[in-house]
Amino acid sequence: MTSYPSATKVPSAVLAEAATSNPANSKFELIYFGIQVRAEIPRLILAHAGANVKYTTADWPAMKQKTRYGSLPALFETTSNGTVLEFAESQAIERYLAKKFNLLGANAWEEHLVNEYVHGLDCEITNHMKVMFASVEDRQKEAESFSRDFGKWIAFIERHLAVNGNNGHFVGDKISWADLKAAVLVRRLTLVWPRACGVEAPKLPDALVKVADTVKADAKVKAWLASEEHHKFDGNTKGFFKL
Ligand SMILES: N[C@@H](CCC(=O)N[C@@H](CS)C(=O)NCC(=O)O)C(=O)O
Repeated sequence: MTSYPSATKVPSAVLAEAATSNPANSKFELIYFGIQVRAEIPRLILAHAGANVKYTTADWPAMKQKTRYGSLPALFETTSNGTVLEFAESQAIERYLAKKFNLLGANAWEEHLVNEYVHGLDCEITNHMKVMFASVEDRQKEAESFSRDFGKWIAFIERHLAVNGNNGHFVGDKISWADLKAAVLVRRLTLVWPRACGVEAPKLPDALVKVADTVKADAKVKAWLASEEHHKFDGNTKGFFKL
């Protein structure tokens, strides 16, 4: 039986201070189901950052009413002075972590570009999820529709990656939130695709694969991807989608 942590109830100014504290001194707990889906990117951000994190598999639906919106993931951060912050909504969790761990580019313009790419990548991830969540009978139609739209979007992305020098990054020359999200999209389109429905996974441009390879070459990400915990989440995900 796992327990749902309690956020510290203190005035907003105290929470604001905790939220801007050094994440190297914080302990994180991410609560989700034993699969990837909406926790994959938060987990990847935490791994890349080398955060002190515990992954808890939810006791569901027992925990449902305790969460902020009746759904998961939920992130908890306990700062060095013991303040416990609670975060909900996967996108907001990712953005908070990206900000905390400096994954939003080097300046306001780069931050905007990271956000632009993240929103586009997120759309593709959501569309891919529609394919995966479709009934087995509907998967072929959904997969064909995904591939058509993906093909149009990726042609624009190729241009933008070329402007950044096809250097394995969406923005500048460092790993950003956009690169991590792209690595997850690439993983899903290569490993989580319903081949049995008769539609080949869309072909990925070299420049996008290079971004994913750059992320995978990061020492902390490499260790995370090789970990037993990651393999367990991956295996459960393939089982969940009957791949
Ligand atoms: N907009 C929310 C959606 C969260 C959501 O739908 N989570 C699902 C799992 S992916 C969930 O908690 N399902 C269990 C339930 O609704 O009882 C987010 O992005 O975090």
